[in-house]
Amino acid sequence: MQADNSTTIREFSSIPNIPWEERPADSSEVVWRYSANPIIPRNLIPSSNSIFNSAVVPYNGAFAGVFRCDNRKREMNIHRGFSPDGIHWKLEDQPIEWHTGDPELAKFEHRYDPRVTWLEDRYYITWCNGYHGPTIGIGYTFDFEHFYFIENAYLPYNRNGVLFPRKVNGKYLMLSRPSDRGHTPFGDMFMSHSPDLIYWGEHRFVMQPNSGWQSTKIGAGPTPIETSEGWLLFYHGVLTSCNGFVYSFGATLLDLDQPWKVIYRTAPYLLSPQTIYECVGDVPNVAFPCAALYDQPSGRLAIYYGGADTVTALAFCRIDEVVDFIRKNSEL
Ligand code: BMA
Repeated sequence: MQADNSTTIREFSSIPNIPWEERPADSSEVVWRYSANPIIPRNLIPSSNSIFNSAVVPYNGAFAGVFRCDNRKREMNIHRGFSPDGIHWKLEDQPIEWHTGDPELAKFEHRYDPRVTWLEDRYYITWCNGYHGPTIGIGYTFDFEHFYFIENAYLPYNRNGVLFPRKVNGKYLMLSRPSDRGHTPFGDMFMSHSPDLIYWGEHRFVMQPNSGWQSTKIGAGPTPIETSEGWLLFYHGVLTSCNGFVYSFGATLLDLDQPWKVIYRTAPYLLSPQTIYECVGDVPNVAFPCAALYDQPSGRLAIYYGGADTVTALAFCRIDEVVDFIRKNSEL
């Protein structure tokens, strides 16, 4: 299918300086961890208790991002950051200030788990926004200097709002996971359509928890990536153990023209919390992806994920291998 703005998408998909490390010689993993993880420690900036579940994009030949920083009062907010190589980051100590004409929207409850998506002519940011409970806030920036808050997309309660990087059939698309005010012991993924990124409707069911690592709830991760086999979407899945929730991630391929239709979905996880920085922290046993960089010419992918709600980590894979794995290990 022809992209609405194929030139922009193609240019954006070429990241020759994508962070990268080859799979270790003794590993057969489809997704492997960066050997110097975590790349962002919890105390990178003076105000932070933890920095995790964050999103990055290529920017001006280097990288920029929006980062979930919980501060030392344990308030959740989003900070901007920049990096020459996608690995070593400088983050602003102060949270992003959002321009909005509506004082009602400016009231702060919390902001967390941002995603960032290059769409048409700017970087859109979606996040879990506190407005009488969690919902999905949508904003944008052109330059990572000035940030504009558009609106809340849905009624509360909702989490994990993830935009598609282009219109499909003339409409903007967003994945989300209706939830509750608390720690939500359930959760299916839905997709909504919008003509203008303000009004959202035509809600379609995408998929539900099934078994094992994804038996309690699921939620979209990074911005979906367009491939000839379908939209590649990494998503987190949650298992309820005697010791609480365990967050792993897998991937699915969604139909290119009707992306609420699931073609394949991983039965085994791609990555589950197994290292010390995924198993030990403020919330143990969490690997939570919010961004993936994709260098189309080389097929290399770099996935950014939060470890144990405390630090930010990096993992790598190759698009052909991951697509092949999803197809061969799929249970719908
Ligand atoms: C979810 C979100 C994530 C977090 C996860 C594990 O509900 O709040 O930010 O990583 O729980 O605590």
